[in-house]
Amino acid sequence: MVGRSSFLIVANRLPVDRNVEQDGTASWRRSPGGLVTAIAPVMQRRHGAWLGWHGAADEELEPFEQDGMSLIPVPLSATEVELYYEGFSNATLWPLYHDVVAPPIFERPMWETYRAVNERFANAAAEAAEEGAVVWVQDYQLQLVPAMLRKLRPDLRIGFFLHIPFPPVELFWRLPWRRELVEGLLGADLVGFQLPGGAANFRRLCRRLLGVPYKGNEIFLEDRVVTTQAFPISVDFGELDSMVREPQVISRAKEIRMELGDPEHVLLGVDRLDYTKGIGQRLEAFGELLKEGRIGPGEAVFVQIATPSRERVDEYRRLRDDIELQVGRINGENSVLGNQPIQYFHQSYGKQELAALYLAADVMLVTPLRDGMNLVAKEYVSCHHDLHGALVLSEFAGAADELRQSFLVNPYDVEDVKRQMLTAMRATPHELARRMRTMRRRVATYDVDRWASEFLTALETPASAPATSHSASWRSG
Ligand code: ADQ
Repeated sequence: MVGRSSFLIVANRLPVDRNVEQDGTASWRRSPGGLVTAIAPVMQRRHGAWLGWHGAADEELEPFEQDGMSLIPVPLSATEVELYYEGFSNATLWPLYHDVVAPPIFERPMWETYRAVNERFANAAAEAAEEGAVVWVQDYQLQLVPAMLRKLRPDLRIGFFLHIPFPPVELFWRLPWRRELVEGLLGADLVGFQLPGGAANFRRLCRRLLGVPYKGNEIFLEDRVVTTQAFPISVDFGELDSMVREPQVISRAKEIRMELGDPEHVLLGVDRLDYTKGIGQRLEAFGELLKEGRIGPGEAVFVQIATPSRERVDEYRRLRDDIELQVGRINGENSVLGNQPIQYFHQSYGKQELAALYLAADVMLVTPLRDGMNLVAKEYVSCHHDLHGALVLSEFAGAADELRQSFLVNPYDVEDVKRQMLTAMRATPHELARRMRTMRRRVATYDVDRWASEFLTALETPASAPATSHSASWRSG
């Protein structure tokens, strides 16, 4: 049994994946991803613990140690995975928070299971935290946890970070359980968002729904103050920057270009297969450019990597069929013997292979219809110390706030995407270097370490006193 901790991460998933060998022996491997990398040093320094589901339904596991981190598995039944995770988290909240680009499903059993699972996470966190501990809750699957936890353990310092956008009041208003969700978040001392716009949406919502006043970043409850602030997440710039200088990654990048038939332009898309990512829109733009002859036969190859994602949710199954049909159609109409303009892969890749792909790509296409941040855009920039490469980036990705020197597009405007794709392909090396240099400076400075440390510093800095003069009418707890 793991002792109580002074620093706790509470997230839907533990930062490890189970690896089962052919002989049946199982071991845990740290999952890839910036969040773990950024938080691991803090965890080690503070004897932290991470609470989350371990990925297998209907299985209870004891806490265990891995890579100097204490991991506390929270069990989920198969029905809970269906209703809390695939249901309320990914079929209700995900589309609602992403501009309703797909219709959200509002079903009471999903909500009730979401609440029950959040309660289980809050109870587990209350048990695991030592007196006065810092608890950092992650993302939309656990928005009720802050208030539930505060009720059980008012001594804790509770932070929450939302990785996806926070929608405008008008959209959020549709949610039948809007009040409970907002009250859940207000249980935190600090609520972090990717962008200032998300934080502003949340403050306005609190005022309209609960009548609580705010000033600047602070929301004044009757008995305490909640700080709301933007902390744009980032990537491990240093790790990627040195990876693409390794000889084997450089030669793999060259090999990739050769395998693609050494075209003049390699275009790349890397996404989870999700309807928010605008994969169909960029394929359409590329297909039209081919059809109109503005991209010649063999001139460009577009590599689209789509990681399998949420495959049991209906909307995702339909999306996969649509994309694969679209790829087939464009290739069918535009291929010549020995050359297919779109290379599509429905697979996951290791870090090094992904870095080699980024390095090999002349044009990176990141065209989400809405995205909290989008790490792929920042990963691409981190991989181009050669100052070569163009980033075509949607105005609707959080990353567009920082990467102003990208080729910005409105993904809903197919002519705009086509125009910017061509502009990116035809830009001079001097122009590309000028843009890339500025973007790299930004990502190198605001990397994922800085994100985590700025959040934790803000969390541990007490906010203003709850001033009665602000006449709050709503009491937390
Ligand atoms: P995601 O929606 O998952 O994250 P994103 O930010 O692009 O989106 O991160 C995807 C990650 O998966 C990247 O690190 C990428 O390298 C990796 N990846 C994608 N395809 C892969 C493949 N085929 N093989 C291996 N790795 C692959 C959510 C929000 C985002 C926000 C992040 C972090 O939706 O807006 O940026 O959280 O807060």
